[in-house]
Amino acid sequence: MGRYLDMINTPADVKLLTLDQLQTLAQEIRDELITVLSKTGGHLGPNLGVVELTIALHRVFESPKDRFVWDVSHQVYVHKLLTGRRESFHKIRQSGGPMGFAYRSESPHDCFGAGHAGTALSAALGMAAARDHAKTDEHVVCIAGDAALTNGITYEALNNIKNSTKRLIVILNDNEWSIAKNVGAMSEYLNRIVRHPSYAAAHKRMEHFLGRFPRVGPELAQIGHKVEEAVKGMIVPSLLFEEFGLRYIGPVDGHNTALLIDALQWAKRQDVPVLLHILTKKGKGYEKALEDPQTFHGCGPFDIATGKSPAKKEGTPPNYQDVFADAIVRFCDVNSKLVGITAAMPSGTSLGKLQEAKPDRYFDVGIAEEHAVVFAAGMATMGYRPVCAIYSTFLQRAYDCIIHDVALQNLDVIFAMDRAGLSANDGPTHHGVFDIAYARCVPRAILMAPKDEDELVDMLWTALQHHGPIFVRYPRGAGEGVPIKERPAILPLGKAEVLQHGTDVAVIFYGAVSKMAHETAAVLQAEGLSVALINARFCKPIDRDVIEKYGRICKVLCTIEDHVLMGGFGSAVLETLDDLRIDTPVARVGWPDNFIEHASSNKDLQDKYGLNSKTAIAKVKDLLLEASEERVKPPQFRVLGATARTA
Ligand SMILES: Cc1ncc(C[n+]2csc(CCOP(=O)(O)OP(=O)(O)O)c2C)c(N)n1
Repeated sequence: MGRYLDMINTPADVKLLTLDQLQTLAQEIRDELITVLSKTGGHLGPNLGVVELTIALHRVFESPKDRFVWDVSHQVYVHKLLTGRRESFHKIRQSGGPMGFAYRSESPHDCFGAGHAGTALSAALGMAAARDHAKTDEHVVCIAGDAALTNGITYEALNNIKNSTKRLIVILNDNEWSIAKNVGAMSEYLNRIVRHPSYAAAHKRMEHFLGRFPRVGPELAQIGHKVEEAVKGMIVPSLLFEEFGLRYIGPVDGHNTALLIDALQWAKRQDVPVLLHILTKKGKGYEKALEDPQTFHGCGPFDIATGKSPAKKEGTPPNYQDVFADAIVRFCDVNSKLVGITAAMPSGTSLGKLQEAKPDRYFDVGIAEEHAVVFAAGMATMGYRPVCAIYSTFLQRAYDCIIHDVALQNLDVIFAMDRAGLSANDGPTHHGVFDIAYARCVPRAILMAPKDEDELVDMLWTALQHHGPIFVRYPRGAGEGVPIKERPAILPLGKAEVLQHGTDVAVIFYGAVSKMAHETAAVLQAEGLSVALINARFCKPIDRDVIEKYGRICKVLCTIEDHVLMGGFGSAVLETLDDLRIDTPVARVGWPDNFIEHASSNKDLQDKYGLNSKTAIAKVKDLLLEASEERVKPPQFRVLGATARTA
């Protein structure tokens, strides 16, 4: 017999299955998730944890009329499988395949896109308020993990529920994990509810009650009111959520499909906002993921039998994250005030190494980037030297805190901007391509980007000697394979490194795009041009002397960066040239003014959008040609009142 999963083309098909068949469907979905993600990688643990929940949601509600708003939305794979994306699912997070998050333009069933945590409750509340205003009757269901309750936006929304709507369903998917173990008082509060003696008793009553009835949908529906009574009996008081205007039910076993269906049906009938607290296991159904929820939160391809990822190729350089964390651990020995702060990303940033080596120097503040930055500012006022290790994309959240709390007060905070550049599999929510633009305009900010992992260590060491806000951006993944010096260097602020002199073209690169810049220079040189190669190191202060020198000597400058062109390093070079009244043309290579989609690899996107040496060479040649044509043109006379500049 074929799979039930293959019969599900729309959520309506889920409604045709009996409870037993739904349980078989759950198993088939788990098998599909494990098989596909063992090849593509992805958010395996979170999705294995919401299989029954997603089935129950589609069984009870009418998507897309009813709206499911997923927090972060990394757990929407099951939803994708049930909403017409089964056939392309084997390409999830790959070029041309479905995105790993909810994405409005991908399906009408994805009513709100996300990738950053903490937005679901606000968005759902907005939808509920709009529905009330428009006097329509759809249900709005927010599905948020326990770690969403470490996020500020979620609290802002909680505070606003009573004033915004009379009807909203919030599902709190409590698996006790963020990516790492969840942290903070709210997580302890949820644990207390779960440990409450009345929970076990209520749970037993419910199981016993449901056990007396056959497990088939229509029959369950006939006994609806009795079930409702039983569900109410499950309620363990939670004063906190009640104070926020949410009728609380739970905790409910989030892997018991029958119970979930009943609880959702109950929630659907309420005329007040409700919070359904469900307990799930991250990784449910795959032993290796249950054993190691952190690794399988978001994993690369793996072997199903062993759970292991393919071994790294011999000689693969250490990744930037590990080099960063090792340096911080090392520097802690010589600077007693140095501390590391993460916003729930100890594994992603590798700051977990600091937690292991020096737990008293390590702070995980939850998914709370704004708080992380202001917390760092507070520590800095006490003479501490906080390093905020935050992904470039997540630091966007804390923009005002950077300006208002750190820079304005000139506090000594080091920003380690991880994942600068592309995060191909994740896509537009995770690409770190805006940070130069948003940080460069902040007065007092120093901006640096290393060409390799050794220079990253130099930059961190340099940052430690500096007073005031200082940012270092570096990409995800393996370094360039250079040895790391025993003693890091202190780099002169605002000084570029001229790697080779040249008089026709100057290739100036910012950050870990050094290979591309070297290739560009080599090809141009092979064609007989004299090419300067410059590692910018700093975007702010930018090296005016070097730009002036090469702007005057060379016919064309070429800038290369892993950032959007608008407001990026190339723009900074153009501004500098303009300030100096030099009109040497600049071939700028970077990302266009678009949201860049997800893909199988960064290389796929670089090829598609032309962020490579080929583009750099072509742009340089075009400008050289224009410059030579310019020279043979008759002289232009200056018009009075116009702002034309002489060469
Ligand atoms: C603003 C922001 N910071 C950090 C992250 C990285 N991140 C992705 S999922 C996640 C944990 C989510 O935990 P939870 O909400 O409990 O869902 P679960 O994965 O446990 O189902 C984190 C920290 C993010 N997506 N957004």
